[in-house]
Amino acid sequence: MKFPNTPNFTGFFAPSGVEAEVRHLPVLDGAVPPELDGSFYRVAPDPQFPPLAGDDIWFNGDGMVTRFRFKDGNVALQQRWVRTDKFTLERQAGRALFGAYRNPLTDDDSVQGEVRGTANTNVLVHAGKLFALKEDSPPVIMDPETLETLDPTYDFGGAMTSQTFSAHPKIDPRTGEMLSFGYAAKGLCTRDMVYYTISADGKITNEVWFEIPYYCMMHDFGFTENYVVFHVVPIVGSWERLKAGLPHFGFDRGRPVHLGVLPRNGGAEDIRWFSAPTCFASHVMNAHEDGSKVHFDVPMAKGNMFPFFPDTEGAPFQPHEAAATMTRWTVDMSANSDDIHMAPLAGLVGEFPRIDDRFAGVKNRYGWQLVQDMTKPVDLPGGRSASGLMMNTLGRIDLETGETDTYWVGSTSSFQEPAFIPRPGSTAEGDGYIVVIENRLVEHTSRLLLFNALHLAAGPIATIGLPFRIRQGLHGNWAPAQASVA
Ligand code: V55
Ligand code: FE
Repeated sequence: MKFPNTPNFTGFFAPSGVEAEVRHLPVLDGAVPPELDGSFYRVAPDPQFPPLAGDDIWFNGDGMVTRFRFKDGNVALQQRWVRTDKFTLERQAGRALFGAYRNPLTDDDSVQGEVRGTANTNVLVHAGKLFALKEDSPPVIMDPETLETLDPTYDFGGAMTSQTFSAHPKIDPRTGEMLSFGYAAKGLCTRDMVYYTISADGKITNEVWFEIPYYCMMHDFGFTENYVVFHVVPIVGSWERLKAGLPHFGFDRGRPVHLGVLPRNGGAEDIRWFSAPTCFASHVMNAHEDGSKVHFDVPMAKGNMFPFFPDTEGAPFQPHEAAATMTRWTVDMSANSDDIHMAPLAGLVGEFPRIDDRFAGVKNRYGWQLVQDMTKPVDLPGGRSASGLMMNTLGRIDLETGETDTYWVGSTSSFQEPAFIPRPGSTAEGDGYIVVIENRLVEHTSRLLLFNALHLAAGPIATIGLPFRIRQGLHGNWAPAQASVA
């Protein structure tokens, strides 16, 4: 099997292909709190076959799910590819059949019309099911215990009629509902969006169809007690681009950003749109209400953060404009103005924001994120990380005091996205742990680190050795043991 000799496929970023079960991982330092009983699920793109074209972007690899099972102070690991329709068809053929990211015009004739999803972006448990997600396709359902793929194109018993389902659904901790949406919901590059409410027992109870101002990557969203909030940012795409063989998305600095605010119990006629000058924002830390105001907190950059989705007018990628800092977007539902007010929340440069999910949808005090600390040395032969950014620091911001708490992982490592684990029995915000994978970029290995969530600077309380390299991933979530029992 010969993968391309390009940065996306070599060195630390070489495909892995390891499916594994390791019952006892070595604790190299510290100790795993014995009361932790649950699983940290996460997913990474990991191409099964060399791409049809000469190279491919990291976003297009086949989803490989890792489960870290915590119990009685032991951590066990399982890792399995998601058996998407794409994965199964290509395995039968013994080669790649699907071409470029979100471009079916580049696919083999034998797979025209097939679901192209890779399930490589997020994994979470809801209503006893493990959802593996890619925003261009329906959810894939896996067994939370065995990681066996149970349904490669789940449609909630026929209730989901959209072609797509977001990779960033949210769980409202007060109702147990899963809130989600689909974009390009009636077909590739369409402006059709659907919003879904899914009950705690996994049934679609509400759906609202509407159109966004222009077709773009709708990667994430926010919710509050009464609203769902959708940001429209000009990472745009079109059939013209696909026909021309361009990347699906490009960044169009000529377009404004919009914020759509939809009442959770409302209809399409109730959505209100706000606007602001162009900028870049992808992941959402949290949203909350304060009287008639809706606050929406995002890492925000001046310009494009995705060099692989280049400027639509050909402007060169500007790394300093890709530096994102946590910013609060505020709209007032009682005002006549359609403006979005934007104000900085913290100075750390980075992405992958997380919260104590017990505070999703309400005002949170703490945020955790990956940080790119440019003042620290980097000592790598290639000098890069998978995203092109060197996420060398784990950070916590305190929105009450403005203080930050950071941990630098060293000159030869980087971090993957963290997740918050509540301390069993606790209710106070931040009372718990942060779990995070460390990429050891010189020796091509990985470690799992556990921090006291409120004392990052003190360093990890447990360092867990992993017997092989874990690929750079996207997102993951903690599920307490009882949550995965259907
Ligand atoms: C992202 C990741 C994706 C994707 C769209 O912003 C957006 C992250 C791993 O795939 O398809
Ligand atoms: Fe994401």
